[in-house]
Amino acid sequence: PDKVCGIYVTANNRNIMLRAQMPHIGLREDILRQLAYVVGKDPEHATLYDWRIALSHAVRERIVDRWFASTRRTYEEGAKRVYYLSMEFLIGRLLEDAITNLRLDEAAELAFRELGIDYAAVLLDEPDAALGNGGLGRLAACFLESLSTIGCPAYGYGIRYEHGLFRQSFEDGRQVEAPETWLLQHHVWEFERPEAMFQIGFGGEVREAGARAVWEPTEAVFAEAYDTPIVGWQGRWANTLRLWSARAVDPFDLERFNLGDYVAAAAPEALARTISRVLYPDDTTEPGKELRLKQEFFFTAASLRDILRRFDSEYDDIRKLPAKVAIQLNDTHPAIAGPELVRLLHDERGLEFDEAVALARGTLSYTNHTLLPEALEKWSEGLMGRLLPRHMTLIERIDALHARENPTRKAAARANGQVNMGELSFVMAHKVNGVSALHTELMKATVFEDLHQLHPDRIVNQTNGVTPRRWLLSCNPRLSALVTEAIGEDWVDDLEQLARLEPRLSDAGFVEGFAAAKRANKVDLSNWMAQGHDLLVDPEAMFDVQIKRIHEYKRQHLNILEAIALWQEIRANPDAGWAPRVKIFGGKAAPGYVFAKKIIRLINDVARVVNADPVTSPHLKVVFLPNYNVSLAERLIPAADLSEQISTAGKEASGTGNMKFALNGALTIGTLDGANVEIRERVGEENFFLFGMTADEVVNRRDIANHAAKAIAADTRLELALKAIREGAFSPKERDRYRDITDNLAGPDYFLVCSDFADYWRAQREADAAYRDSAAWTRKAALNTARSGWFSSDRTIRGYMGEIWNAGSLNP
Ligand code: AZC
Repeated sequence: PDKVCGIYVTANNRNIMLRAQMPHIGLREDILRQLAYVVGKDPEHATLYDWRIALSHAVRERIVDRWFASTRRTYEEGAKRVYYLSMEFLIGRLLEDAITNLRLDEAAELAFRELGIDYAAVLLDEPDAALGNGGLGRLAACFLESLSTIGCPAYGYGIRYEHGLFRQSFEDGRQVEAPETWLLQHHVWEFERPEAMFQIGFGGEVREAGARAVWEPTEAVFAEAYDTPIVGWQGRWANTLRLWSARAVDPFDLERFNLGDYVAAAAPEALARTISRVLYPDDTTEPGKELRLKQEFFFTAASLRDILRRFDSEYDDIRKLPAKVAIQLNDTHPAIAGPELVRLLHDERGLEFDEAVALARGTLSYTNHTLLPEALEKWSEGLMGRLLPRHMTLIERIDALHARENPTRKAAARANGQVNMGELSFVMAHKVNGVSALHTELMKATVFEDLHQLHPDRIVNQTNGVTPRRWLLSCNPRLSALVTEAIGEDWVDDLEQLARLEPRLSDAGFVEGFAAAKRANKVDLSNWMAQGHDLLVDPEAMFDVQIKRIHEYKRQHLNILEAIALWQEIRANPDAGWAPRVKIFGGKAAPGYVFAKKIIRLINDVARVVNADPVTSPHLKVVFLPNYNVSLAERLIPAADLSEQISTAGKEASGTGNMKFALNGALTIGTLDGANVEIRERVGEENFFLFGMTADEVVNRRDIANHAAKAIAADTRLELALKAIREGAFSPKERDRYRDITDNLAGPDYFLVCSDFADYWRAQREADAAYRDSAAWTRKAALNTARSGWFSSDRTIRGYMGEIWNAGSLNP
């Protein structure tokens, strides 16, 4: 018999073998077979949805073959496994990603052409899996894809939220939130694993039993696993994303039901399911406590038990744990893993406490994603003690042990009636990392200053990256075709190859092709905006894009103030030869973040007034696209000329959108914040519009009395823009609608919008001037692409593998 991917195949399953080697073989037949026998439709009656499900199943079969082979190899090699624990995986659509990585694009397109079905529409029919809020969740998704591309044996562990991030629409300019319902449609990609079920407890008592303790929870739910295979580039490897769903231990109260109390009868099930019901729609502020802590413990505890079960199936010496298992904590959300792992090793397996801590620390590592104080998790001792009584004691003992080991230490995880999860994560991890060079240095100097003094080797930097498969190859087919034509296709999993484009910049044909690809992407986007959103924009104009969560530190209000000032200046002087611009915004505000929601409304109000102004509208348009998500990003980024990365320096840990834009040939206007610093170093300062204060200057400026008032007094444009808002130019029926914004900006202005305004204006006019010279602009844009190769998440993952996980690749 032949051997394929480690599977011996006989003649009667030869088709499986063929499929493994040449996934395009028989695709059309498989789609039709799936349509009939899985979807239950014939081609005459199939809807777009039916076709998508059929295609997805046909693609999924092809992944499963690789998936089994990958798992088998991992066992055969006794390889170390990486476990990425994350509350969020913002994976977006999966079908096109899988098709790209299996290289099925042409076969699928051909199959649907033959079937007379609109293939593009089939792909677009898939809802986004929005199991994340923003950067942190999207990074986790890029990491999963890179881990599979590299062939590093890995699992992602998270929560299977019934409702992902809310759907956003605008009513009268205001954000309106509606529940997201991705699971209402059949989710093709997952496999339910009823056999992988763990009971997770909460509350109750701790009973001392000799040196150990026994925790007897009073409340319990089941965690049930759902597995999604994640296939890497060229289908060489596939890892697993395992998401936990909550269900009741006693699902149904028959006695109550028979008494006719149907609501009460169903209550236990409803209550249990609440745990995996919704993703917290909150990016950086502290959310509704108890349920959130339950979610965190629920998925962390289930994941640890699953990890130990797998470990036990292969090894009988628990002391091998750090050699065979690496667990990455994505932010502090799974930080309870520290005490829980100690509990499993000490209470349940009988290891000495100190040894349990040492083993846990050798296994765990922690990534910090933000320095914003309101986003650093702290739990009240009261709540944690009630929900997780044993863990409270263990945290105290972890603190005591750490104090014994480090007599000079100042802080502790348990202090002032609270548990500081950052502190706990640091103490329980062998490595702690930041996500950009600047952020990592600020971690050492600020939040973790004391701990860094005690453990100077623990903090390391791993600058974020993005997967080039989704963020160039698949979202920007025109540019990727051009790149492949110029340098071959090795760049797809070796992104630094893009540097080889640089010599091609002297080739007029290549530069022409680059400009043509961008232009065509912009035409596509304008057509889409015209059809779907009734917005007419000129594709010749500069597309200036700011897409990300709405937050004061990200300063969408700085951007809209500049738009107002520009509008006023154009009105005053319409014939000054303005470089036409379309300012595009996208992003959601946390439902409880009133100020951010005000910013959204202001942008929409400004858009209405500015776009209706016949004097300025040939030169300036403002657009806020609703319901920003991964799929919208894939549409916008390839069409962008200018990327807005304008956070207050020191506040954006890294950013990853900034990398996607540069890779797709947009120029950045930005501050020296997060990974902007490293992007600018690599693409060249002449190809980046820098403005604003540095992180140090920001800190000093805040100490100057009336800094905002002084900045306003010194800048007539800023003063006039604020005045227009205050006088109701954009809200004539409600003049003080934006009083909180204007008062804040003229007063405390913590994020220094006013102080950075003048320099931002200057940089924007520099961008205008640069855009007018279209040949020079294209060159700068192409240099951004050619020099962005370092920002691949493959590079980031290799950094984690080498410096944090000590894990290897099994890719053939
Ligand atoms: C984000 C950071 O804000 C962003 O700068 C970074 O690029 C991203 O993580 C990935 O590292 N943080 C979050 O999304 N959320 C929290 C709670 O930090």
